[in-house]
Amino acid sequence: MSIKSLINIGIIVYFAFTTVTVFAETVVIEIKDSQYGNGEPVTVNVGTTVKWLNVEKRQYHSVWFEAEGFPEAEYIFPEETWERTFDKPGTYPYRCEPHEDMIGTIIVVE
Ligand SMILES: [Cu+2]
Repeated sequence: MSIKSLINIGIIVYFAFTTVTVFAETVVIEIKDSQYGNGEPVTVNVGTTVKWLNVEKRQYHSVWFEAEGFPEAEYIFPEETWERTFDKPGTYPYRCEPHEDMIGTIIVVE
């Protein structure tokens, strides 16, 4: 194989991984002390997967997109995660099903 084709393969591989990196971003939000992250809305790019990680000692929570009409969310127990990929721009409020005043917002931008 010539050096030129090796370089071409290298460029193709580089762009393949670059594309994957751009479109497969993952953001982790830790749930602790009955709060999502620092309590502020989180802004992500379209295509981002948001992963909620429960770092409580004992308390379970959930991530429920009630306003979108989703059925009740499954519980996330300590050390477990739950994730959702956001493919459309918009504002996505959510709450914890068992704890009514535990709320969060994901803002998805292009
Ligand atoms: Cu909760």
